[in-house]
Amino acid sequence: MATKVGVLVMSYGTPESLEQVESYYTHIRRGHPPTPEQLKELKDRYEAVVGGVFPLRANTNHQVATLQETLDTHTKNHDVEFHCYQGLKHAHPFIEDGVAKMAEDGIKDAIGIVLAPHYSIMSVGGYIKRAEAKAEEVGISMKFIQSYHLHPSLIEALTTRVSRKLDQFVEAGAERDKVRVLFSAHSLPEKILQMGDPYQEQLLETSRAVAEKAGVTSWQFTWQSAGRTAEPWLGPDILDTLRTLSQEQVEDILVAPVGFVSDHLEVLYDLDIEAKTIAKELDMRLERIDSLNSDPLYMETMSDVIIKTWEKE
Ligand code: FEC
Repeated sequence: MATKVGVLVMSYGTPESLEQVESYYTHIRRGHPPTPEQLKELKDRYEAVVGGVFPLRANTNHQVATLQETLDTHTKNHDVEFHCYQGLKHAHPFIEDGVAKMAEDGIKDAIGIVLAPHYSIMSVGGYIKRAEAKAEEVGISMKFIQSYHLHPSLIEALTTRVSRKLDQFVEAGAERDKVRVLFSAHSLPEKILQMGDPYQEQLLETSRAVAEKAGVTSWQFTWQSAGRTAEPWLGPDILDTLRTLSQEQVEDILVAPVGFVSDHLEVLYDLDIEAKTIAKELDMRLERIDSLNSDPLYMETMSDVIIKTWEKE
């Protein structure tokens, strides 16, 4: 009989309705409720994007279902059967709920993976810590995938997206080499640099690998979506980068948010609405590569690292 192995697929999580935004935001703020102004500002962002629909939930559901299918295809006739469970950082079903469900189903061994390719103690590290604690409590032995930012299938999926959009710039009359490619990711507090955190370096490694494969020479890395707190966050922020590039007479921008894998607020609002508005004011053309969502190459990436992690003693 095949061994049943749980796969805890962890993701940021999103509210299910505008009414849930307050409790979601309070959870992100570690139990401190937002001020009425902060709450209104966040609700306005969700409404601007989706009019009350939260795409991240449907996208995560679809990613988990597609990953399950991909794992099934690769493990047909194997002595192992993978069973995917969802665990969200800031919404239901929480990371702890996913681990508890595995235990209820009689799972004894599991692997944890996050729908984010780059490791930081403040992002992926946080997911792992919570899953580890719950797994210990319910007696599941878990292994974790910390990052997969240079997996060849991931790099191929991102490269195809960059090349496709650059072709569209050329069709619209731009010179390929004059389009500035901005690789981006969620900013984190600057203090991670003193902690020797690999996040920035891993993001640069992904950016370099994609730029090289797509034959892009005109590129740079920039941060986005920094939190609204008093401490310094990693910069430059994309909005400042756009202003600087405008002064350098750059007219065409392609944003590749390699730190994210799905369509959600940070992409659909921070890039598609906020950054695009600034670009328009500066008389620049700004486009974004399509999100990975359930791209088969992304599913292959995760399936491959999960199987290899399981096989590794
Ligand atoms: O579409 C959605 O409903 C959810 C979109 C969403 C994703 C996401 C991913 C990351 N975050 C990361 C770090 C931080 C840190 C803080 C923080 C705050 C917020 C707030 C919202 C929010 N994040 Fe997020 N993040 C998403 C949404 N994030 C909303 C609260 C309002 C605001 O500041 O904009 C600051 C709070 C704290 O200290 O915890 C830090 C990182 C990622 C990418 C990796 C991952 O997906 O886990 C890093 C998606």
